[in-house]
Amino acid sequence: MIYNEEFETLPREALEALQLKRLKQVVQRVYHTVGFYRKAFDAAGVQPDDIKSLGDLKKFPFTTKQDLRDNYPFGMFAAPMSSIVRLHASSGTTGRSTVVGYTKRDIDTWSELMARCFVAAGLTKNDMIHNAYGYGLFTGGLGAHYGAEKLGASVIPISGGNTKRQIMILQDFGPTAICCTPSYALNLAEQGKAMGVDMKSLKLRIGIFGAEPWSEAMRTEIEALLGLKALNIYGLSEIMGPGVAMECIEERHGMHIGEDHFLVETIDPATGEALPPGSEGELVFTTITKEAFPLIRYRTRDISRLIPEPCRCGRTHYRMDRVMGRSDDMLIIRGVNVFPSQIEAVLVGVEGLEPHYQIIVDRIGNLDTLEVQVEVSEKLFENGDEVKVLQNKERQIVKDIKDYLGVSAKVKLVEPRSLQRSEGKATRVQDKRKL
Ligand code: DLL
Repeated sequence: MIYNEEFETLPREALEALQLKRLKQVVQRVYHTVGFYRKAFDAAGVQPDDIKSLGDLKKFPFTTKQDLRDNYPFGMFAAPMSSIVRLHASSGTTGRSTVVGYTKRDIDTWSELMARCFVAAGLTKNDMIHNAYGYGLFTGGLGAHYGAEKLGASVIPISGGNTKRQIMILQDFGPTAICCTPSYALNLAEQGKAMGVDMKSLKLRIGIFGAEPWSEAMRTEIEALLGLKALNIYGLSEIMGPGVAMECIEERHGMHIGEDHFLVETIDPATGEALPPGSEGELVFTTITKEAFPLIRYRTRDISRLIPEPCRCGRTHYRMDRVMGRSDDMLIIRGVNVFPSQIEAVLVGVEGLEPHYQIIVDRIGNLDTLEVQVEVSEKLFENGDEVKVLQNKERQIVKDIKDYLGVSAKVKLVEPRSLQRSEGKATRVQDKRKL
């Protein structure tokens, strides 16, 4: 089944004609409504009229996360606040997160795109969807919720956490589909088992998992533990939220990108040079229908690959492969985005530490762990009891990281000069998670 047969199966030529028409409109709009774009286009010597073909987009400058930060909170909005009906923000930071806005029409588009995803996953209005993506500023919960309602399915807005209760509801309500992060799916399986629940005998038949990287091995494991078919969904707040791309149940290989709403390019993350479809590189998205928060050539930092080959499900939109990693160093710890630089900022603010640290990320059981090793300065012990001083310091750093970044970390203070020094670029992060 295809939710919007007309648009999802448009022949390539017609799709590209539609994309071009929409691209011209959005480029005009941002130039005339967003100061940032006017300046950026002028500086690059390009004008909206320069878009004569889709290929001309390459002449336009990229937009980066830093640009969004610089224009925090609403500087990139292309519509007045009076027409904005929803705000979301990227997770993880209590400082300058990325704020995104939606007009009523943007919400309608998003809901339709999410409804398309559910149908691609084989769901209908007869399904009951247990939506365990977090509701709130994170786009996962409400994004999936509106899509499920648009489809006409019955949605359980359970949100994240309170795992025991989730398991009771899974047993009692008997939902047929579940939406959550893949790591939370594993967590649910584990807790269910501990509660003596046979998770495979639940009615769940489809899982729609995303918002963090995961692997085929994890897919196999989740399917075995929960007795369902697991599908991958991709999205990011800046571009819309969940539903930018979704696997189809027929192939379950690569996620179809909503190409009537987004243009996608692959670039070499080091040089910014465009790569031909099919090569591995950083994905760059341009939104061509969004009203409140259009983005031109947004660098996602997500490394993947486009799959231009036709899919047997009948959809003509290109697919993207699993996200293999990120070109920057952003870590996603239990779903929270953490930049090493933010940890550094915390450490630098604590007295008695040296600026030499290591971040070790691992996955123990199904939970991400974050350990920060940092060198203490010799001065720290000037005023007595070494053990006590160290313990207090560790506690303080744990608290600061929790307060500032919203993640729990283990902190280990190590001797001066005990961490490896770099000879070029420092490698601060060891990610031992085997995904
Ligand atoms: O995670 C939106 C979302 C919600 C997607 C629910 C899917 C399901 P952000 O919090 O802005 O938005 O984080 C976006 O998460 O740039 C990727 O690095 C990562 N990501 C999202 N989906 C996947 C996926 C939501 N399927 C960032 N595989 C993105 C790997 C993913 N990484």
